[in-house]
Amino acid sequence: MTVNRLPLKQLSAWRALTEHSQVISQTSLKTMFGVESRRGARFVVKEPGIYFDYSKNLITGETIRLLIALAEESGLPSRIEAMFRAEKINITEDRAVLHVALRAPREEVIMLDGENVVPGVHGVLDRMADFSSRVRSGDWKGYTGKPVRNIINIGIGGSDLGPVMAFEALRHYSARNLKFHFISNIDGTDFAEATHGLDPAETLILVCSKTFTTLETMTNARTARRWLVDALGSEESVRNHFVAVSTNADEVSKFGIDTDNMFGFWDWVGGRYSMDSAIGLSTMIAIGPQNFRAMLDGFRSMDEHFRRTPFERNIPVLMGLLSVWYAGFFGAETLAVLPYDQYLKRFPAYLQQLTMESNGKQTTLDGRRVDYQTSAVFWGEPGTNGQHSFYQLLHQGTRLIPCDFIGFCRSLNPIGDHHDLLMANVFAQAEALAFGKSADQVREEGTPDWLVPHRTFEGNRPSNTFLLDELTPQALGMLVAMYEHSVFTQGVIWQVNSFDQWGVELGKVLAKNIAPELDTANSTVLRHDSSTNALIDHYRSRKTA
Ligand code: G6Q
Repeated sequence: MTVNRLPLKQLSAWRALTEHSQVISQTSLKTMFGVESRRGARFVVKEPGIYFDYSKNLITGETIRLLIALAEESGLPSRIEAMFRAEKINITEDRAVLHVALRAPREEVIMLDGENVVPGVHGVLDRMADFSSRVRSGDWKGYTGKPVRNIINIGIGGSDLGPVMAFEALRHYSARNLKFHFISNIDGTDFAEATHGLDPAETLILVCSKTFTTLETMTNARTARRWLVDALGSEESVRNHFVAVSTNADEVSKFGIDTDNMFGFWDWVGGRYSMDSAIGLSTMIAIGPQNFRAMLDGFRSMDEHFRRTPFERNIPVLMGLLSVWYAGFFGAETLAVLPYDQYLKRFPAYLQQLTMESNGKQTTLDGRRVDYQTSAVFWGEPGTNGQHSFYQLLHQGTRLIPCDFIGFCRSLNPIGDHHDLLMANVFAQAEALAFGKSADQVREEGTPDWLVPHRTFEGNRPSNTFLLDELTPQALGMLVAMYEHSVFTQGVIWQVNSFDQWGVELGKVLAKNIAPELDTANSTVLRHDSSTNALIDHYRSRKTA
């Protein structure tokens, strides 16, 4: 399938933005806030439970007008509809992109290839709810009759990062009598440490893999199976201790897991968009079906907002357009995401996959090489820890790094004045980045001349601030969907397919070829480049030393 559209740089809005960016480069946030006293209230979107302040960006009303014109000219409105209407917009894999169906209410109808997919979604959710309740209540018993105390999620990439992030984010709501562990890496250390001290008789293993063929997951799953069967002395025990989450019933059966113990999903759910599908089974066991449904409601409210709100007040659209603005016209290479909430400690890692695997692309939908930057490198750490580490570079380094600050108005653990102090830091950091501290100010404080340049902050560093009421399951759903749709917006403007990931294939194939060559008994002549040959040789000579 080919898609014909004008290359991005030939769009009139892009050309207008190129010129306009020169104007913006001549001004500063300090000046813009100085001339417009209401700026901090103007560039704000308020939606139930979320306050989005994007006033500290290098923009004027004209910038937003032009960026929205770019979105229109890029066909964003029709692309959004195409996704929600189940068109096969993932053209390189000929698939619909329907993670929005995972949070559709029961009565909704979403037709794909002549079938309404919504009843299937709710069928799986109901089975998950039933199963989770049985595990949580102790009703589900292990092979020896003991209730489950440990849950191990085995999966990688989209089948791990979402579950880990959601578990950490919603730990406050989790059943504290259950312990959750996540194994993803093929490094045996991950398995060894996760299972250290666990009693297999009290352990439930969720093997999460869309394909059920992924090397890391299947290797870990086989090891787990051996660990269990060796301890309990019977193959029969697998039935009580293994559950699969997959789209591939054949492979699940071949592995030896009864498909009665399988929770399905569909090829129209991308791995990195799957934390609210059955891949979220560990989340549901942790927080319970009711909280899981509240999380889905949060996703849904952001879906509706994205689909129905005019772009001027559309949070994911504005976020996505701002990312395009900085990557395209200010040479921004990275974006820092800085959650001021300890529960969101894995949120940056989760977003790394969501954003970079989706939009880290160089080929347009119609097969051309792009001549502009696509996805920024996403990274970050929770505040305030990051402040004592890399914020130096954010404030005084040579690069422009837009920041997303995320904070909550109420703490789930209100202890003394911790929360006010935490939030004071959110506001202070965004303020310091935007307005800095001039050389004159520094001098007036009595700083000797030679030290003045070191203590000066240029400011003019852009950021978004997201203030949510409280870290509830619903708020988490809203937050994740907000980034999902921001990624979608960026992908449309950059004209890339945000839903494939061909870039991860080559390394996998090469590793498969190399693995047998690492066997010291293998004497075949190595036919790689001279560096790879030498590395393999050295490894082989040392591995048993
Ligand atoms: C996500 C990617 C990738 C995938 C993992 C695991 O969008 O496709 O991260 O989730 O490779 O794949 P399986 O779930 O098939 O094991």
